[in-house]
Amino acid sequence: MERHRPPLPRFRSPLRGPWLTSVFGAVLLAALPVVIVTGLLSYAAYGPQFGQAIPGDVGVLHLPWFDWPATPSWLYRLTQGLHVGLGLVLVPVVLAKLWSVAPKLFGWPPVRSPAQALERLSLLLLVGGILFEIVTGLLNIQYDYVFGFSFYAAHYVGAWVFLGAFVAHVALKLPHMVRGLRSRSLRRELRTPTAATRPEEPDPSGLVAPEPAAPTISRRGALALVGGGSLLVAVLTAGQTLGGPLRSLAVLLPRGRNSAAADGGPNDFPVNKTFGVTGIEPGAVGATWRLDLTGGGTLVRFDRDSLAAQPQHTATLPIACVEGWSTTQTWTGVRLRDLAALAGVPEPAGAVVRSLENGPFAQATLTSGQVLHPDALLALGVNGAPLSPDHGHPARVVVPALPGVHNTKWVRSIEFRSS
Ligand SMILES: Nc1nc2c(c(=O)[nH]1)N[C@H]1C(S)=C(S)[C@@H](COP(=O)(O)O)O[C@H]1N2
Ligand SMILES: [Mo]
Repeated sequence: MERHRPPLPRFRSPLRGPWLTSVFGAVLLAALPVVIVTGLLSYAAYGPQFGQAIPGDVGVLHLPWFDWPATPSWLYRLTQGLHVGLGLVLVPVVLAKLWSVAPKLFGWPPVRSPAQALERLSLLLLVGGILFEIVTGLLNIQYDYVFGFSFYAAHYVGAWVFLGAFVAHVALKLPHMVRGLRSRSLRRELRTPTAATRPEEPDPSGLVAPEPAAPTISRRGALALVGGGSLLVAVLTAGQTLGGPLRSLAVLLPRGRNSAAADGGPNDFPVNKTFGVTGIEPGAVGATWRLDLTGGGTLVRFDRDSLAAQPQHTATLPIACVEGWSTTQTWTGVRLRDLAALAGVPEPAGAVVRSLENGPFAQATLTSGQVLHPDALLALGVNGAPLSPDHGHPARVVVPALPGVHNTKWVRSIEFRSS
C-alpha cells in the first residue's frame, strides 16, 4: 500500500506529539463551549418564535425558545461580544491544533477498516465544520448582510454539524487528552530552549514523526507563537465592543469603527447602514413624516412635534450588533409602553415595528417584556441632539439587551398586539 502512496507531505517536525496536541485540545475544550452556547443564545435573542426575517426559518433545527430578557441591558452585548471575540481569538489555536494533527489528516491508506472510516468521516465533519463556521463568521463580519441572510442560516446549520462532531470527538478523545497532558510537565517545557527540544516518545496514535528533523523552535516557542497570535487578534478585536482608544485598533471590524459624522459630535458613533443607501425618499423623513400606532381599534397618528411634546425619557443603552461590535449611547425619546397606552393597548402581548425601509430590515417583532421595559424607547434624540439621518431620524427603536438588528431605524409605524 505504501508503494501507491500519492505524493502527500511527509511530516517531520519534532514538536508534534500527543502532549502538544493535548495542550491545544484542552484550550479548545475549555473555550469552544462558550462560543457554542453564546451562539445558540443569539439565536434565542433574535426571537425565533415570531418567524422574523432574522433569524429566518431553520426548519427542524429550531430550538425551544424563550422570551429573551431586556435586563440587564448589556446582556446581548456580553453574549455576542464573547461569541465573536472569543471565536476570533481561538482561530490561531484551531489552526495550531490542525497543524499538530496534520499527519493523521493525511494518513495513508485513507481507509483501513469500517471503524476507521467512521472516525475519518467524523473528523471531516469536525474539521470541515469548524472551518466553515470560521469562514462564514468572518464573511458575516466583513460584509454584513450584503449577501442577504443566507449566512445566518448557514452558520446556524453548520454549528449543529460541528457540535455533533465535537461531542463525538470529545467523548472518543478525552482519555487520550488526559494521558497526553500527563505525559510531560508544562513547567518543564516552558523552561526548555530549542537546543534541548527532543521529540515526544513514539506513540501508537502516529502524531510523533518517525524521522523527526532537528528542532527549529522549542515547544514553548510554538506555544508563545500561538498565544501571541491570539493576543494580537484580541487586541485588534476588543475595541469594537469595549470602545475607547481600542476602537481605532479594531481593524478586523470594518464598520464597527466607522462613524456617521466624524465630527466628535453627539451623532459621532459607529453606523452600519447610512441613510443614503436605504432608498428611502428624503421627503418621507421630512415635515410630512408621521408615526402610526395601531392595535387598539383606532389608528393613532403623531407627527414629530407632537411626539416630542410627549413625556420624554432618557436612558444609556448599548446597541450590540450580531457582528460583535457595540456602541453605548444616551438616548432620549418616548417610552414604548407609553406609546402602547396611547394606542389603547396598555398591556401589549408584543409589538411589530415597521420601518420606512424595505427588505429584511422592514420590520421587527418585540416581546411584551421588551415593550414594557421602562428604558425601551422610541428614540428621537441621542446625546442631547436630534438623531442624525444615519442613526434613524426622525425616530428609532432602542430596547435594552435587544440584538442590534431589531433596533429599527426610520420607524414608520408600531402595531401593538393584544394577544
Ligand atoms: N431600518 C433599519 N434599521 C436598522 C438597520 C438597518 O439597516 N435598517 N440596521 C440594524 C443593525 S444590523 C444594527 S446593528 C443597528 C445599528 O445599526 P447602524 O450602525 O446601521 O445604526 O440598527 C439596526 N436597525
Ligand atoms: Mo447589526
